[in-house]
Amino acid sequence: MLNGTLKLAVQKKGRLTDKSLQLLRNCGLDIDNYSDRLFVNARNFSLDVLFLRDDDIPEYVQDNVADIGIVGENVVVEKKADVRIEKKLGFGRCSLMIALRDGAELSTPQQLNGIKIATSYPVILKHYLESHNVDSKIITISGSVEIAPSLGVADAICDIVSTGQTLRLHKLKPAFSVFDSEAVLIANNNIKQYPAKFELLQRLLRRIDSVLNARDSRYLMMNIPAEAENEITGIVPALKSPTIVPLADKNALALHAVIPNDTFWEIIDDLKAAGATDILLLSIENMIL
Ligand code: PRT
Ligand code: ZN
Repeated sequence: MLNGTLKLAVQKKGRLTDKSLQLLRNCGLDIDNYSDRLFVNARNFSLDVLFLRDDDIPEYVQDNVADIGIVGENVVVEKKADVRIEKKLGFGRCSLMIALRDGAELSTPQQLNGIKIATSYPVILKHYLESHNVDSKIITISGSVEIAPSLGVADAICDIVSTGQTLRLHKLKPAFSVFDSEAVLIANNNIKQYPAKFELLQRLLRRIDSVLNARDSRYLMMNIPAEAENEITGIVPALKSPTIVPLADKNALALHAVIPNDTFWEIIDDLKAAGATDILLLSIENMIL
């Protein structure tokens, strides 16, 4: 008998909020619209969602205010939180990068010696500099790091980059990559001591796996000439053996297969050349292997 409720912290309002909630909904969790509430519960799973600032999530999970959380790995590492990273979630991808003014040419991190670098990530930056044996001065600022060089506060910055647009706008260019991040599911280190919560976490992780597997795959269906069966099964990169179904027309077969999402356009010309017709590509909501 399960009892206890799993408390999950997600970002209240920011880049990770919508995708975190979407992931939970894709896992079949019926979650209320949150608007301005501090927490909501899932109607069909023993789980409460707490909405917090992302910077607070690692510590709250470490200190058991929440049992688990969804947050950028960059924040987990920067806060030196003592938590378990249970799963990388494949969204919120970005890189923490050292960027310099346009025109400044550095080819090795050692050339950063003696310069001033502004960042909101002093812990990760310090670790990077030490591991490269570099002695730079770290200037910690909490926001708008990208304007530091033009204000004369620093020679370079170390900040999160995703598209690179912000850097270009401020006439900065990325030089060295310090840390690659994505959203992760973290858990309190002692969650195993609470068997009901631990079991709920395992259930949630199985559902997350099924959503992540499905996200990278597509369901491919087509009709093929019976004599082209071998040729076409050789072209289709099916994750498992494809399904071949006889049709009323004895000269034709239907082929169904689950394929990696990014291979469809690579094989489509070969499929058509081999005689495939009526090709359908469908998204998959969940996939349990
Ligand atoms: O209010 P709260 O404290 O909860 O939110 P926040 O403002 O601190 O965080 P938020 O919502 O901006 O980001 C949450 C998480 O999203 C980060 O911790 C990262 O893990 C991840 N993430 C992914 C990003 C970006 N992409 C990103 N582009 N976080 C920040 N940025 C910022 C970056 O700081 C820079 O100012 O976007 C700008 C650069 O973007 P590009 O596309 O111009 O390169
Ligand atoms: Zn924040």
